[in-house]
Amino acid sequence: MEIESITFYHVVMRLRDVFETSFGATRDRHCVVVRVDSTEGLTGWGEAPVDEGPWYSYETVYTTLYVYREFIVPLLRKNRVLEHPRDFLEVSSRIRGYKMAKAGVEFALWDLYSKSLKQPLYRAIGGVRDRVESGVSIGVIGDMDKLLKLVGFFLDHGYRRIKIKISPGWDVEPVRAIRREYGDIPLQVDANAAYTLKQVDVFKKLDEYGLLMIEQPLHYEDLYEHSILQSAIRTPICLDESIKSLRDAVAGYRLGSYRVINVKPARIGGLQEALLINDFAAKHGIPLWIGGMLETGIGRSFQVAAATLSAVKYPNDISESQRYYEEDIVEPAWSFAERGFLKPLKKPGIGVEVDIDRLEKYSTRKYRFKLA
Ligand code: OSB
Ligand code: MG
Repeated sequence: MEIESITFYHVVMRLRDVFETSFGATRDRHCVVVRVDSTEGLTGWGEAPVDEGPWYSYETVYTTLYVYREFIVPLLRKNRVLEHPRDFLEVSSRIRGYKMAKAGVEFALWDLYSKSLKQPLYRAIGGVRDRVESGVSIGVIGDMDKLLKLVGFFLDHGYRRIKIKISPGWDVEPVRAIRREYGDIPLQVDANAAYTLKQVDVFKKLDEYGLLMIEQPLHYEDLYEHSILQSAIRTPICLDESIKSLRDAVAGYRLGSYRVINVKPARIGGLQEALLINDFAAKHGIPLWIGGMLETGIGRSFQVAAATLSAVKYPNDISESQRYYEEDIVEPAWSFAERGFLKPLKKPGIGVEVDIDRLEKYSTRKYRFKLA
């Protein structure tokens, strides 16, 4: 593949509803869409799911655009010809961190690469299934009636697992209420790092409700304290924020910090690192699932492909496009192929087409760099 040009779009899309987590509320969802054009006339798409501010991660739209302009574009200028998407990791290895920025470009290269092979992306990465399970993530709602109605709505719609966001003061009660109303449904919680070990009692109480897992209860950079908490409760701990690489996955496994990993390919620098974690997980019997960051249809394509990997054993945070957006920027928008399941398309690459008019409509700015 020889890259001719690379284009970055700062995209802002209004969510159908505010999405609230323990780190804040999102109304307008920001990201950077990446377009790579090859000299052979193919186009690859990627998405860096970076937020407006450094809340989930330190990366933001502006740090991403800065890293692209100052460091990644100059490196790509010198290394325009890449045999495989993994070569980009080598090319960008001097840049520490900025995994989401790197992933945006890596994704576009995977799309381009699989299109050049005329293979669907999920085949190009070695996926082992052709449909993936959809779970749904519900924000911190704060109103019990509203929460119960939403859970019922998503169950009726076919979602195969419910995840609710928790935060101190909104944890045991909503779980109790959901169990009372809906019985033994597949249910899990996500704290987004809102607790400390001093609050172990909350987790001991949650331990009584047969949750599939408790996601990222403690500090986003911690592995050690999670190992202490995991030894104090039966419910599996699932790490999200704390796993930024295969290295973290290995260290956390040795420490006993988790029993499940939420793999967000964007958080770990792209699909190549996801493949490495998948191999490690398969070898050690660690169950994985694919997480989300409110992706547009572009980012959602990479989640769907990743969810076909062999070690994925739980429903994923990959909902239909319409759960978050009235209108997606891809055609077709992501929707259930069978009740509760999404299917990767059989066309080359991500399989969906980017609607350029809609992309432009939601873009507040665009930067194009010609490399060849
Ligand atoms: O922690 O999994 C998370 C959304 C934004 C940031 C972090 C998270 C989430 C979600 C939503 O839980 C998952 C989705 O995209 O549906
Ligand atoms: Mg999470």
